Amino acid sequence: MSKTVLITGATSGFGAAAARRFAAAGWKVIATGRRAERLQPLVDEFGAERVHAAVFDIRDPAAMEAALAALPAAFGGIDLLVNNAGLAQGTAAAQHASLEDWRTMIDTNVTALVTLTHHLLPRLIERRGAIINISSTAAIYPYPGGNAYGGTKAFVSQFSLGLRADLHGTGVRVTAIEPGMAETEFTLVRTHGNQAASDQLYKGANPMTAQDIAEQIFWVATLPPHLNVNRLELMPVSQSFAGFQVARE
Ligand code: NDP
Ligand code: 8X3
Repeated sequence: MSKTVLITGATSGFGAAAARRFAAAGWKVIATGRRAERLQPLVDEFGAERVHAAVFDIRDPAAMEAALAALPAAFGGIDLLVNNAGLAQGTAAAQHASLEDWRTMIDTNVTALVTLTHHLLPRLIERRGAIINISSTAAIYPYPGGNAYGGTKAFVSQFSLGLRADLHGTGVRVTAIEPGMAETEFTLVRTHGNQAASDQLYKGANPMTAQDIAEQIFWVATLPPHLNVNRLELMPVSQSFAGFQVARE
């Protein structure tokens, strides 16, 4: 019998590539996001028995509950939750950053993620399922302008480890995937729609692709059930670390 995965943020980037990867491998996929027109082609390509589109704003708890309640029976038994929907907003230093941007990141990357996880934990435990949380290298390595975004991703990584501890003995696996630079709509969103800035960031950098990350998600999900990857950190070869900064008098 085929397994079912719920992937948040399946309208773009990692989530869209992962939805395709799982559907192509025969999984049933619940694909979520706000942009219905981006989900419909997935349903058209793989069929309504393979892909179910659930359109809602993940920050809206009532809409989330309604979407879960409206799942067709064939998609009700969820084996894998991929908490992928998320965003960065802004690159300004904390003292110049927009509080609204900070709140949007926290509402999306943290509050929505824990809300959906809380809703689905009973089903995941019942099926000895798995959770894959998309964190970031920003969870581990701070950088100027990363402030609240890095904070949300540090939460995601630590929450993942905490879930591991609490789910001990249930058979439920939990992984935090921590990617570095990957070209998706991430920078377009972060810059509030500046395509030139996005192109400039990725130009010549040979960044990771959405497909690269989808392959890692699929790999983690299909490991033998006695194996748990706790954290998986990935970067393009072109990206590495820089030193501490020193402010001189
Ligand atoms: P994209 O911008 O391409 O995709 C983001 C996805 O999140 C979209 O499908 C979007 O759907 C969804 N989303 C955002 N806000 C909401 C919301 N309020 N309600 C529902 N869905 C929402 O970016 P990526 O694929 O790169 O990002 C995916 C994840 O990976 C994010 O958590 C990001 O932080 C993380 N990440 C990205 C890296 C990168 O370099 N690209 C590196 C490390 C981590 P829609 O707008 O249609 O609602
Ligand atoms: C995205 C990676 O380095 O832009 O999470 O913060 S980075």
